[in-house]
Amino acid sequence: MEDKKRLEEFEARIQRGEKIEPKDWMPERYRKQLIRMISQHAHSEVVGMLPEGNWITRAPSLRRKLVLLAKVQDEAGHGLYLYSAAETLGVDRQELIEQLLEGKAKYSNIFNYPTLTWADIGVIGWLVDGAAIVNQTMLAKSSYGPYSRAMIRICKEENFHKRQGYEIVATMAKGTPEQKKMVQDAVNRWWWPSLMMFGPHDTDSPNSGELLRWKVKTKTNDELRQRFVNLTVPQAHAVGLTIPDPDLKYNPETGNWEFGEIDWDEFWRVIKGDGPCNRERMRARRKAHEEGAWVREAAAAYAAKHGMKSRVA
Ligand code: FAQ
Repeated sequence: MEDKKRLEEFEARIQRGEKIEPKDWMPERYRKQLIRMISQHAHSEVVGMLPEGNWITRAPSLRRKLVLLAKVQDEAGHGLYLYSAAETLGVDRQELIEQLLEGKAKYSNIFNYPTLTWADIGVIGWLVDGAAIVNQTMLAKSSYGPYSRAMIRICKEENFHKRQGYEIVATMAKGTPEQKKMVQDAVNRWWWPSLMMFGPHDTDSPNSGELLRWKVKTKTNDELRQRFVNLTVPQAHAVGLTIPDPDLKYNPETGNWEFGEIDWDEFWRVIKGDGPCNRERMRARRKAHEEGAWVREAAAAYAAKHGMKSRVA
């Protein structure tokens, strides 16, 4: 009875648009859903450093190198805010990281694809950060206070990321024929995986019902995907690039760019661990974790000496 009343009060608070804070009562399912989602998000930010990190040493100018370094460093920061947000739900960061390193945790499908040329760096900023902004602007209104507040800062930084990506894309698109070819090829490879970032169709999304009811998400996977397509197609056309979808067409009645069918077999294969780079990404993360052991030990020793809780994982 007690729990039923608490649940009703909790749901009424959500309906009134109040934020739920860490010490407030919440149903176990709400806590579990948030830990799942926030930890997957944190892992995505950290694994997401790898494809772009691959190009830091080969950036074509000092300016591009500085910008890329700052971007990759921002992604590390996003991972840290998100692990902290997950910890407010009573889970240990180390435990979450172990789940990732043991291959038990999910992270975004998109980071399992290779970055073959410099144009990929532009296209990731434009499409991948662009998709992340559409998704995370919605999450900034999420009912869980620490997650929604983390999203506000993250979205501001992602906006810079998107602009630097689009600037690279626009520069290459008006460059030599080879550069234009290179950037079109990158768009062809990243377009469909970027659409997959929004998750399965609403009809195949087991978590959406609960997340929408509790306003963790305020828009569905398909709504956000459509918003991303509507924003992005004109940006491609503005710089003379084509979207690799023969079924793409504008519907003047709905104002939507309608698009072709996504290869969901590829999506499920990639998120279950069998994408082009899953193994390589996990190898790189494990190596970085092992090589960082001395930093964690030093931080833990410092924290113990000064009576602080170590927050390094
Ligand atoms: N990749 O029931 P749903 C970034 C899984 S950050 C992998 O629809 P939900 C910044 C899902 O977990 C990118 N797995 O799930 C950056 C579930 O499996 P589970 C990350 C996916 O939660 C840029 C199953 O499929 N952003 O890019 C994906 O309602 C550049 C069924 O799906 C976030 O994590 C996927 N794309 O909706 C960084 C945002 N989609 O857990 C570096 C927060 C679905 O039941 C460089 N997350 N799955 O075993 C969300 O908004 C949601 O969790 C969705 C999925 C929309 C991703």
